[in-house]
Amino acid sequence: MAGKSNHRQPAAHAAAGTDSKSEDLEQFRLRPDGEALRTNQGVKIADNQNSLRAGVRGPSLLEDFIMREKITHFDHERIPERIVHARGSAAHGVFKVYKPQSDYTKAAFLQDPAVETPVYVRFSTVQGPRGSADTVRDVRGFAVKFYTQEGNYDLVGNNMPVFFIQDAIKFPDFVHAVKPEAPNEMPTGGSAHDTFWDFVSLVPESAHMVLWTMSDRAIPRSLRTMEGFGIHTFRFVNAAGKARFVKFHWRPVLGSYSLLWDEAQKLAGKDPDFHRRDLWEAIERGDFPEFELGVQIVEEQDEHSFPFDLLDPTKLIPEETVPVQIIGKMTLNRNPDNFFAETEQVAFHPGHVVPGIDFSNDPLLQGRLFSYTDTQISRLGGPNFHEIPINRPVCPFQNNQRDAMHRQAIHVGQASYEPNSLSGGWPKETDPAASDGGFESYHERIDGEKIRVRSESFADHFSQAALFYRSMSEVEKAHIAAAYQFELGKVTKPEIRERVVNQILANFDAGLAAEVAAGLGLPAPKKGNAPAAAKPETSPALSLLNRAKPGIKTRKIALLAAPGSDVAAIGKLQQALRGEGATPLLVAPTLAAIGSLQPDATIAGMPSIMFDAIVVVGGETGAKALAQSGDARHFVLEAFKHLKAIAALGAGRDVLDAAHLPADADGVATGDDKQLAEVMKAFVAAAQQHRVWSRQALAESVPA
Ligand code: HDE
Repeated sequence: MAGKSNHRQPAAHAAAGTDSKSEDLEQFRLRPDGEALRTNQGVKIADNQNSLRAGVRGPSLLEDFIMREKITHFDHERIPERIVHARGSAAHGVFKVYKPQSDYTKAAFLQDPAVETPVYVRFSTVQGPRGSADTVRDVRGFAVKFYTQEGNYDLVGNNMPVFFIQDAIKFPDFVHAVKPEAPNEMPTGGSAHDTFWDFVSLVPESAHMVLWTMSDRAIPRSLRTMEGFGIHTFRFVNAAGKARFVKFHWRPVLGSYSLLWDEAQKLAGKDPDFHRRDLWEAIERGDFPEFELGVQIVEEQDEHSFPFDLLDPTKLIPEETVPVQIIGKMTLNRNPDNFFAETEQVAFHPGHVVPGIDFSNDPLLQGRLFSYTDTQISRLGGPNFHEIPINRPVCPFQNNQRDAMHRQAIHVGQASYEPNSLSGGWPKETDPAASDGGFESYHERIDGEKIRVRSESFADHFSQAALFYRSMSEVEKAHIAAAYQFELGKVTKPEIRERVVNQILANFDAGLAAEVAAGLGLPAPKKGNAPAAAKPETSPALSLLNRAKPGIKTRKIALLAAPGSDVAAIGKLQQALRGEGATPLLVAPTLAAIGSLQPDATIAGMPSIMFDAIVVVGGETGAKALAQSGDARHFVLEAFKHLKAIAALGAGRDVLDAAHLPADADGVATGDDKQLAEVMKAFVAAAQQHRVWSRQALAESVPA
């Protein structure tokens, strides 16, 4: 696979069945080593510093084909960004099924546990432009392209299991409302503005999803620890033609965690690439993100056995009703070579399915099936985007489609139609009944009037919002109320705020409505029609606090030190934390060496918001310097207020004292240098919860 390959091979050949996307991409990789600088026509360039001019001080000449080629190309370097999901980060990986799924589906990539299917995964925010910050409050896209031997399969989902609207025809309205406002292109990357809340206050079907976006799910700690959902109900079809409904889930092996709102906002300024960097660095370190694929299966005859419609994308199937079966694992193990070529040009489409996977009549999904090809034509400049390296299937893909913008393949032969006799009838259809058969749509009986009507079974907009809210822990409920207050506090029109409180919130939870109203200075809401609790009354699986996993693997831990800190202790701490799979980084006021050690970062460069937990190192001189440094005191204070696990060794406790932090608070482990092992044990136990929620009241009382 490796090796220098500066010259492109003819494109059509790659179709010949390589099973690795990386191998397939190799023919396109251009490596500069040892190469002469040339024009796009291959002419060697002698002077790349000066344009051609008439005399040393004279005007430039039109004849300068070298400069004109270079600048013309530069002038066209950008392509339109995605209309939604413009900001994204992606990685390569592999997927493996745990055991054959032949009972449910004939999809070949879901049969053999020995087969590794290459994948490319792009995570994204929805609202902001390409250069916007990662940590804004928003839904995250979770799009997976499986390069299977039967063609590309795209599972284009989000990190929340429901959506804002029920019918595709409302999507442009919804997106216009959430995007920055038309007159002034504000705000960037957020929904805290009038048009968004105006729209959702008038569209009650959005209530459930808006509640998800006001929850901690909308401010994930990292892309590596987000759950993913296919949202719509799809179908699995097995070799006998039997179909079942299926909902898809992705479960991060490390568990799921979120940021605090204060952290998310600060990170948006101090490191707008926080999520992108985290994903990239984890893969570079060899901490490969892993996600298990889960399915909820519903028999066709049970379609109408739920208190909601399976075709309604604003509803989820509670896991307590239909358990999630884990069927395989995806491991992201390689960063892209080139952001533009791969992440920007990758083209997902929910209509990219393989035999064994089919659609349902969800009216949102049905609209998406049209939309995605259409958008790629405009974004990628024509209908041949499937030939762009990152989009090419790894199996053959011949047909009689011809020509159009940017065609790469050179089709050989006279016939580009079917049936034909001139090319022996090739390429030919494949019988769906054959073992490696052609795609055959599920035979679903449809009898109906042509009609523009929303089914009555889509009419309940509040029961699942109520279920979600009831299923939250007290901490999460408080965050939700604060998020509504924050967002609605930025809405300038009082009638919009009132409508959200009285016509949306009051209809699913009177307590939340009252709390939000109080924060906005509104009168107590009129009595709504909050639905009675149906079964299940709560769904514990919905609470993020139930999604944490033991251990501190891959967590970023700051070792706060200064010249004069205890170097031997730092070594022991690094060893202990690495032993737990964590990533310790030495942070100091400056980059001046600490004994034999070089700090990894300064406090200014990596404030505590970039870490999961912190340790203040002992050693009299170092601790004294830290205690006297306002930045160091702020570092520990912020970690304390953000409910992070803190350890302070020996004189390191003085830094906590200097910041007026109670050393006996929950999740603060202290001890002298000889107690390092015990302190670390307590620290790891606190850190693995990710936040020390029991410290919250105390943390709020500590002045910032
Ligand atoms: Fe998308 N969506 N969407 N969407 N969507 C796009 O396609 C669209 C919807 C999702 O990383 C666009 O290539 C319509 C639901 C993701 O490249 C566009 C409707 C879900 C991504 C488009 C929806 C999604 C997109 C913009 C309503 C969750 C990013 C650029 C009928 C299941 C994929 C592009 C990537 C991207 C249209 C609703 C997820 C314009 C019309 C529901 C993850 O085609």
